[in-house]
Amino acid sequence: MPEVKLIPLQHFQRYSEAQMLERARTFFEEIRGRRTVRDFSNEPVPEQVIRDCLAAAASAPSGANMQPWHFVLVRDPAVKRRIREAAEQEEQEFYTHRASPEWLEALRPLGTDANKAFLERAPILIAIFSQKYGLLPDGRKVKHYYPAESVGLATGFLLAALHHAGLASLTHTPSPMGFLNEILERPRNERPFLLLVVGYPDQGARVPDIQRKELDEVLSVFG
Ligand code: IYR
Repeated sequence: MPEVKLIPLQHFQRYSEAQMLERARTFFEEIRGRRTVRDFSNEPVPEQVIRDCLAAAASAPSGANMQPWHFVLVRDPAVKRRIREAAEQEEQEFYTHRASPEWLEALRPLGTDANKAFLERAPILIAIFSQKYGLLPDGRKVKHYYPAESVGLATGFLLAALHHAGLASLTHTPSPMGFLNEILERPRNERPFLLLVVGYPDQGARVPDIQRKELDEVLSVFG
């Protein structure tokens, strides 16, 4: 083992097998109920809840512990409007020119189109940026490792935390998303990873009638 300072493991909780079964099942039942929502209420959400969910996201593991992420919390209606306008412009191109017929066919069950009213109506947008490299105060670059995987992990933590706290979310990926750097004043080493829309579902919110694959379809076991 290389010389490195190690400290005792903290916070790991060992449970009885019965407790583990109960906890695993309870978590599954809760997380399986998460659905991507597109009909948002404009009701505000408690800021501290969002902050705690973001802190949970930022606790995710990452390549060489570089934590190659940055989150921008947007509540300002004027900024939300600019984001909506820019996103709708890209989406218009996507739905009329850029997307292949095969892609549009795959999206059909979701019923999505270029209208992104939720970007203004939902109380919160969270733009998630991935950093290819970090920047030290003196301007030197620090290489990051596995940024896409790392930011994906943090985003998964965030989606689970928001759902657990009682908030709905939508993982939105206008493409290309470069306009987010400009509007949100993020530096060149950061690439937009995902635009998360967060709030309460609108009254009577509806979602596409789609199913997840059964576990047996996505799992194979050796031994
Ligand atoms: N970005 C577009 C299209 C879109 C693409 C995928 I892949 C989706 O899972 C959903 C939508 C949009 O947001 O409408």
